[in-house]
Amino acid sequence: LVGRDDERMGLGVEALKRAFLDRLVYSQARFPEVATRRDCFQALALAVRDRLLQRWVQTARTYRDKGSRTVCYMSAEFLIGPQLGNNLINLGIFDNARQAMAELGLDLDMLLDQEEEPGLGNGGLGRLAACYLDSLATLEIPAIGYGIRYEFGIFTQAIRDGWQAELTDKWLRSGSPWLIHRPNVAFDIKIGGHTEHQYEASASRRLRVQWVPAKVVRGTAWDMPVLGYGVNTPNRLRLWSAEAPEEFDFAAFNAGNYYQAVDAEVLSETLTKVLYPNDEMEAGQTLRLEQQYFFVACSLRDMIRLQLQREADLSRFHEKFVVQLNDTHPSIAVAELMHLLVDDYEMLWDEAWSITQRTFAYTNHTLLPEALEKWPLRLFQKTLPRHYEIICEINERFLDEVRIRFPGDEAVLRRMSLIDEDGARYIRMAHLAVVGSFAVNGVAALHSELVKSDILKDFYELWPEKFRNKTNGVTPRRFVLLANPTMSQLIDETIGKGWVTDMMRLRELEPYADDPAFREKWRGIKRGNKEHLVREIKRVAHADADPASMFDVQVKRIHEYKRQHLNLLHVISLYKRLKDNPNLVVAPRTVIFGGKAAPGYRMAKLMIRLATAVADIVGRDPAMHGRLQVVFFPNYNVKSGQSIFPAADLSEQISLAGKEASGTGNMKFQMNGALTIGTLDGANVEILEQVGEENFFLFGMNTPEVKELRRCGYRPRDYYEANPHLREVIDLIGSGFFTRGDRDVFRPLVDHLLNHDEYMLLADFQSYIDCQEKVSEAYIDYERWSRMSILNVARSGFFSSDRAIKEYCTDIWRVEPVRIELTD
Ligand code: 26R
Repeated sequence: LVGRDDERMGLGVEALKRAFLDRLVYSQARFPEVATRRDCFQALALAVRDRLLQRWVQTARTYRDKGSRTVCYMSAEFLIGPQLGNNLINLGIFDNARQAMAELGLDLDMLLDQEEEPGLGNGGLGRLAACYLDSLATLEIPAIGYGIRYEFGIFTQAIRDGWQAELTDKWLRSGSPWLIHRPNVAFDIKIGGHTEHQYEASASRRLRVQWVPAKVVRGTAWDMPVLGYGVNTPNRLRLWSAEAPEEFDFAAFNAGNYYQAVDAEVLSETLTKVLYPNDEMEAGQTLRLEQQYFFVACSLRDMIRLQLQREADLSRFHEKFVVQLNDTHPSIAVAELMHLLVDDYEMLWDEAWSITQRTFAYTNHTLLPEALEKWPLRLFQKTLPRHYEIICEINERFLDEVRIRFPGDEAVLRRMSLIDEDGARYIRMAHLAVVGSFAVNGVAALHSELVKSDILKDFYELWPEKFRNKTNGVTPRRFVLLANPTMSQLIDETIGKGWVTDMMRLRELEPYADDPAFREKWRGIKRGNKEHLVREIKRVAHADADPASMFDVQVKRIHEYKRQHLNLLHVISLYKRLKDNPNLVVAPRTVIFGGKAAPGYRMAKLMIRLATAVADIVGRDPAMHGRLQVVFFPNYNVKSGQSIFPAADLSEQISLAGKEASGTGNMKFQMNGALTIGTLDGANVEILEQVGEENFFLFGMNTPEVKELRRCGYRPRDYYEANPHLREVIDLIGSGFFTRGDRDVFRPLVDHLLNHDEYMLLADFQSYIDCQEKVSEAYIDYERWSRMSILNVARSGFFSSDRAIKEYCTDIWRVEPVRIELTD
């Protein structure tokens, strides 16, 4: 297979042309003269897919023959982004494909642009899962990603009259060339109903539990190949889709009622219809619990099926599989594996529990109490009656252990119980995940410390050996090679190739920070990337941005704790100062915002409205021309991120200390040469440590200071009253200045800041303004800025997801690479 240059496998320009034309005819049924852009995209994507599948089959065979230990990354979200460009990069044929298309009169960028983005995630957590799949494949680790094939991904954001509007994301409208349906990989999953307990008639008199469901939903597998960079390993991303079970009930259930049967069919399919766009827990959402259970139940059955193909029983299940739980969303897997082992495979409880505890590891991604999953007991019991019983049993046994460790301490029992009994009763999914796992990790050094000292303190005291840190990372293939080809080429020319899989080698760039000619080239590249973003801004936001200005960027989900409104307070402060003093010497800035607000999150939507209102007023003011501009970039997603990160000068990472678990955008900015203005929060702490404080703009309170201020009783109004400039800025928002005299629009926001200010914007305000002034000074000294920018990239290697995945492999998963050879 290796050297073949035919239309299924060849990687050369001629083979790619032939493959494309072949696919155009035999898959799209088009001849070139009438093919649409969409047809051409499909044809190229399918040609690329052929190259993946050949490697895939080989990989699957190798894993089976070797019986390799496999990592199963379970996640309700995989925010994978567009696949074509990334697959071309990882196959090493990006340039060949460009040439092949050009020779056929087609522009590769236009074709890449045709791809609908699979937005199967909300933000950080889902994108992290996608970066980890890239690294797992690149490092040749046998792995499966298990998730949900949502028919509608995260909503498309439009801006109407300055407000966010949500449009459904029909990403599967014309199908996806990357998804391969496997209707024969199917499982029937029970939901609801009740359980029946009976002693067996046989001599053993074992207690048997029967779960009689209210409904059954069939899950079928859709596979996406995930190719590693420069290797022959495509791993499997297996997404489950819900359907009605075969011949649903025409006879048995509601005899003869055709319409009711069709209704049931439609209802089954709603299970995987839509991704929940919230990053806060809302307790009443039965469908969300059903989604979680559904995909976990399918995935575990799939793993068990594979294990029983290899071995006679399940006693060594945990030796062949390790399951990483991406937050608590899949943590019902702990109870489900117990259910399968005990009820279906008739294993004794203790053996089943030992296997379960040696199978799972849990990653926590948030410290915010409102994002910790808990399910109302009643709802849970109604949806998963058998799992409720199993969780009660796990809890009884667990609390016995706690009693031995902390004799007579009733309070600790109440705090650690899997069931929250204070007031309305809930199941605490994080507790289930910790009890059922052999390892628990946070996603940045600070975050992992706070996991131990705050949210899971009691568990840390009970089982200190379970707790680890795994600082997040991002893939440099998508976010550097693909997104920033010009910078990548300069790095190739300077330190040679190979850095993209060995990012610590970027350190070799450090000496060039002192080379004026290199800095000049560096600035030219950034300028080119900014010009590209300027065109995008024109296209989607209908605004003219000045590429000579500093691109000051904050893109991420809109959330009060991330403090986009603190950024806006700075913008308004700068606006005011420029109005009062037209001769003020400051760096010209374009402040760019992007991000989605959860549809039900009023304050976040108001923050977007404030951004668009300020953008509007500043944009209309001729005095601001060439000095200050604000842009709200609509529908920030993976694809637009790839244009935004390479064009950024300044990365805004300004969450209140102790609130952002890690952040990963911060790393993507750094890898593309943006400097960070940030608090000591999440992975910012480690970015600062890597780049040195002279190359980072640090401001604000640290976590202990935040805690102390809160303990003493934080009064935001005191800051407002003591700081005349802050008062001016807040009053301007309240005055209706940005809303044509309407004083009502931002009243909730202003009131909230003055009276509550949970995220302490007012306490950090002055420090932030002062720090932004330093940023401005540094930017004007463009030799100094370039130096800092180069050093930021040179010291970004630690944040490669390859480093993170290697740590997971040695410290948690205990898995080894498996080399895939391509042979006939
Ligand atoms: C419970 C449910 C409604 C829900 C809560 C929270 C659904 C989704 C979320 C999103 C959270 C877990 C998330 O994305 N967290 C982010 O994870 C990133 C990857 O680790 C971190 O970088 C980031 O700091 C964190 O906010």
